[in-house]
Amino acid sequence: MTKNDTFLKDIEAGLSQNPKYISSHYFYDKAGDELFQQIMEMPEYYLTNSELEIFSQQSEAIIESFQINPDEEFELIELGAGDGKKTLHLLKTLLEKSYRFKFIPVDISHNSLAVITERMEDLFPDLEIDPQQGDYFQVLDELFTSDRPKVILFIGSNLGNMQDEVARSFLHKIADHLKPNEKLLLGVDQIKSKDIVLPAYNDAAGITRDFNLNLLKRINRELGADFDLENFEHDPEYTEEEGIAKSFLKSTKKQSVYIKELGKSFEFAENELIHTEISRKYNDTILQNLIDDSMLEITHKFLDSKKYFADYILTK
Ligand code: AVJ
Repeated sequence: MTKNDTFLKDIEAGLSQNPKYISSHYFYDKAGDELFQQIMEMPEYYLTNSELEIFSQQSEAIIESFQINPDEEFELIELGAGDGKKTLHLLKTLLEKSYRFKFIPVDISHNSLAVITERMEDLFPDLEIDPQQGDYFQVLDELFTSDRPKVILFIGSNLGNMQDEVARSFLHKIADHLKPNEKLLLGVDQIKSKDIVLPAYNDAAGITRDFNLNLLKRINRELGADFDLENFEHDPEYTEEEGIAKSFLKSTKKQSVYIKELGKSFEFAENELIHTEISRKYNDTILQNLIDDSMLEITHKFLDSKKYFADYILTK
């Protein structure tokens, strides 16, 4: 099956179910990547700055928590490498302290891997870097062929897009690969009040709105659909009790949308929702629950000054 067949199949299944659903996985085409970069620049999107503060101010303590012998060569594997803005602080401190390590960024996008590799090579000519292209669920097996000790980075609250059961099996899968005393550095957003979280998913400039609606644009372009973007609204919600931000696209009127590649129409009632994303927030109890019986243990926790975001060290 080609990539587009999978997309078509997922859209058909998702729009046929009740409530309608499209995976947030499909946000990230070229336009979506660019919109997400812009979201990270929005004043309301506190996640990036909070985690950046942790990395820029506490990288020495983070490295100590790795408990790596400086004479021994190790591998720092980053799952979903992104733009490297936070990671560079860690790399800088490791190099200053003369640690011997190989940096292995893993990303599904050839383009972001090329960008991050070039950026890191420019910044750190002495850095040993070995980029790996692939879906990190899949490349995991291939990454664990060497005997060198490993530290896995999974930051940026990327875990938050997974349903708890998916997150649990992902964390358990990582745990299965790690040897005793190896680490996972997990960066996740913390549960906090609605007045802070909701604006992060509904910025005043409308970038997150465009990011969500870009899904429909993508379906129009790639699958020959006729979604009228004027007739759908970005509709996010969040409650502190649940701790999960959810994004929806709301049909503002009764309408029918035709998808040429399927030769089929889909009906929308007025105010009907398409669920497009969850962004889960965590606390120690929720995280502990996900890693129960995985052999991982929370051994350290690094917070920003506002306590909005946490980078946990999970040790096997
Ligand atoms: C990239 C998954 C961390 O859920 O906060 C940002 C994606 N969606 N605004 C998040 C996103 C809407 C983001 N993550």
